[in-house]
Amino acid sequence: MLLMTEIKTNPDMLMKKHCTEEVITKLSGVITPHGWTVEKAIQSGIDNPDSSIGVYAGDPESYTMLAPLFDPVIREYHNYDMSGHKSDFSLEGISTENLDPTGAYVLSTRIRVGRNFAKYAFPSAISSEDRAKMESEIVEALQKLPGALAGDYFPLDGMTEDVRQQMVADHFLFKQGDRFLESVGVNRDWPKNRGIFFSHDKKFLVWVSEEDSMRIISMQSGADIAEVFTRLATALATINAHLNFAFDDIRGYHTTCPTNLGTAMRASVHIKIPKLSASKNFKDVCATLGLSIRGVHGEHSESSDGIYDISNKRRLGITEKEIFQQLYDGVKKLIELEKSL
Ligand code: ADP
Ligand code: DAR
Repeated sequence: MLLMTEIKTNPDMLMKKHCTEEVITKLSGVITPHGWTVEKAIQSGIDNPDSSIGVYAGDPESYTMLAPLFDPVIREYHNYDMSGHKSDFSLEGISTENLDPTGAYVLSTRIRVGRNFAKYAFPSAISSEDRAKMESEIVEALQKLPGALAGDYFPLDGMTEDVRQQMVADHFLFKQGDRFLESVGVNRDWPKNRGIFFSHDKKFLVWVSEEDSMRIISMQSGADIAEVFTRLATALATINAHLNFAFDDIRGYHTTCPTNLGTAMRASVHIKIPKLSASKNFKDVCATLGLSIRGVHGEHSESSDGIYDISNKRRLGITEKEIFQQLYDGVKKLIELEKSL
């Protein structure tokens, strides 16, 4: 547990930059249908001065009713002009063959999207009653998944600690929200009505009521990014027929954190690049390729043995197809560079 004295203030926190006195005055008294306010939206950044963003939404209406706070954060983080977001899951006309069939570099591939409901608050603001109703609706919809996507739901409430710890260690299951999410209320009533669904082949997963109401995940060992992508697209086609997600033509799919808006997609590989990652220009190379670097246990974790979680940075104002292309081209380049060193 970090002591407050150990937490360094981030002078570039977007909330600090954009939550001006004028914005506070303009939004004073504004309350969304699920009770979200500007004060609640910025609480995480106040409690955690090392935040990079520092703001979270409480419901779909937060993004319009509190737009004077959210829009400038969205414009800057996503480098986006609010001109419109389109979704496209087709892989027509682009290269999709496996870049590393022998598995010399890419250990595993994971592609996830976040989804929240048009009718419910996000995990930051949802009531315990609605969280229970939402869990039932999600489980009912997941039972309609066909073929290889079929699987079972495992509630966290009542799950033995050793099973839970093993699932987290296997990069399967989520942990209780970090201090940033704690501040914004995501951990209320933990672990009630949280859980994980996974297909019998363990390549398709759904997290229920983590940072978003659903994290819909396709993952497998190796570098067949197209197979992982197609599995996710197929699952979403079924799920979308039964559940109505929060979406608008400017911000795309609505998420608790504005960094995930748009596609809400993070497409990642665990890639072993010990030589490239040790070079001084590793971060610049990834930045130029539009790629983010995380550790092997995800956000705020460390790498090990030269293995990194490499994924797309952009999620909004870009299509799912373009994200696939960006990761595909990025992985190809990283492997070429590692081979050249
Ligand atoms: P999210 O991707 O949902 O934003 P995290 O970055 O915290 O959340 O990652 C969640 C979990 O998924 C972590 O255990 C992380 O190690 C795992 N993970 C992410 N990418 C991959 C991957 N390509 N292969 C295997 N596990 C992965
Ligand atoms: N740590 C928070 C959120 C950053 C984005 N990551 C999410 N949403 N998991 C911050 O503002 O730094």
